[in-house]
Amino acid sequence: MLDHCTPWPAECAERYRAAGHWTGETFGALLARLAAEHAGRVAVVSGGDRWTYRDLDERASRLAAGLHALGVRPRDRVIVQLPNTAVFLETAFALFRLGAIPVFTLPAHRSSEIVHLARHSEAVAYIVAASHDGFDYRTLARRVREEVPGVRHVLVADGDAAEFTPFDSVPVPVAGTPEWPEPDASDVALFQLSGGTTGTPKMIPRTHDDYLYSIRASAEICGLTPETVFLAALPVAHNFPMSSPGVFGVLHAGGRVVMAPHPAPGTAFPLIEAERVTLTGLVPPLALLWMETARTTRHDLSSLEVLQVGGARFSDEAAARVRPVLGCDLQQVYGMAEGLVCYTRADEPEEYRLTTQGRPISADDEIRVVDRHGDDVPPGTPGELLTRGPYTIRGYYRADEHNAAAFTPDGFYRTGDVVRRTPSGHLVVEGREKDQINRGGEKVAAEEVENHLLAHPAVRDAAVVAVPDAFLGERTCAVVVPRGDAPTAAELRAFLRGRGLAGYKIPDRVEIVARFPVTGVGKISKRELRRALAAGLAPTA
Ligand code: OOB
Repeated sequence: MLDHCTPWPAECAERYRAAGHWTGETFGALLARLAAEHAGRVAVVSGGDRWTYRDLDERASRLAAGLHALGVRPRDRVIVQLPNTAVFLETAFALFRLGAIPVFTLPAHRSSEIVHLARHSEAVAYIVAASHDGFDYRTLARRVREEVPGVRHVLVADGDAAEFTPFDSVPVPVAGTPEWPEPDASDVALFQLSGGTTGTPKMIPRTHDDYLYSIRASAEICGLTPETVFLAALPVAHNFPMSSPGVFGVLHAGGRVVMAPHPAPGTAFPLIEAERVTLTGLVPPLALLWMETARTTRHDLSSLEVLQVGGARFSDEAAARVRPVLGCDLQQVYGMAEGLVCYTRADEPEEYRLTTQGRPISADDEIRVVDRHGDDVPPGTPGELLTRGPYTIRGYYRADEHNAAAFTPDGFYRTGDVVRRTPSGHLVVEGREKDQINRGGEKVAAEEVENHLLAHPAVRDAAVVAVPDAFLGERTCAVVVPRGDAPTAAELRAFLRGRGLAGYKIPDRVEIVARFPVTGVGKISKRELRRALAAGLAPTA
């Protein structure tokens, strides 16, 4: 396995192989097999493009060889920041084939995140779109290349590449066998990013074996077939639309992926009608927006069979409205980029589908619900969820110190989620212990934003907490103790943007206080802060 990654203990790996979970197939081999089985069928629809499985396979091979000719080697890390396009899949499979390891970042990430990830991963290349959503990624790429000279290549997937390498000019290799060894399925295939609780985003190494198991099993649980038409509405770099079952699960089943450049109804509804989409996945705020818009839409959404909702808690009331309003079934998905994914199943009683967040993919997913001392709570009592299993990582990449706290000595991942387990084995997400804000599915690590705020000369101390919000579930509030004249909210936001922080991490609300409420030992009491804020009062403690 790649250095600085924690492998599963040998006896677990053996058990997962013997159970047939880990098959030894790589992503590169999978695409070749799919291209043989479904050659002329359309794999991906994106803008004006309709690529068959054969097209995707050929393009991925060509790009893999081209990247190799540029000097990208197996196990080299490559930062990928692409919107939902067919090129995303071409790039992902090219890197898989080459055995180079994509670090999947969100289009919303900016220099603060990308520079850190490029450094931390020692990336040799950065692959971007020229622009998306009014943002020019070439400007960002310039900054990344300046600050991280190890990034030797910037590849621009479309448009005018200026000083960078456009995809079109990646050398076309002569026909023949590739000059690199076939990657090993037990090795790292890709990096996902953690929602995080610390100052810097953590990298999650996923192997071919473990990721493909979760994808294959997800496709089966979700009943995918070659007739499935999946609308990729959320950014596909995220674990949910990528693998639960997401674009990879749909390709695995021989179905069709329709790439939506934006998840808003104005973009998504016409695509559902035109492509007869059967399945899609959303975070709760988007599901609410879709339901609102669907009441008056002139678009025909009748092809939609299942709407998946996950990433944050979907209220029971909203869950009950999905079928009456959208005319399709709801599937709740509770997962994490670190591994574990839970689904409600189509054949289960409605009660479970509307009021729980599902049950794990695998019989080999081990679940513990524990109290503050790490002891198992009685059935039905809320506690922190700990988990380990055949597709849950045993450690973040290059993060020894953090790993010691984030995993138990016997390898359980501490999710930081407070759940309750029903007698049927379903999980209900009741809350969270980790210092993170879940802004409608977008995760914000409080400490990361606090560190940026502390760099402002007029900030003596800062605490970032969640405040409840009817639409997003939670919004972020930065509570600041000033040094001298208090900065304005606008100043602080501009300051954070200037530091290259992703837009969704910029605090929605800023409160200035003289001092923080503290706990018995003198630490900032975020519990007290949240209480005061929820009551609508600035905590003047
Ligand atoms: C998904 O992955 P991440 O890594 O962005 O976030 C994981 C965290 C969980 O630990 C939990 O706090 C929260 O997001 N979460 C939910 C939830 N699904 C995720 N909280 C309540 N209800 C749900 N249904 O968000 C993710 C990854 C794969 C599939 C689906 C979601």
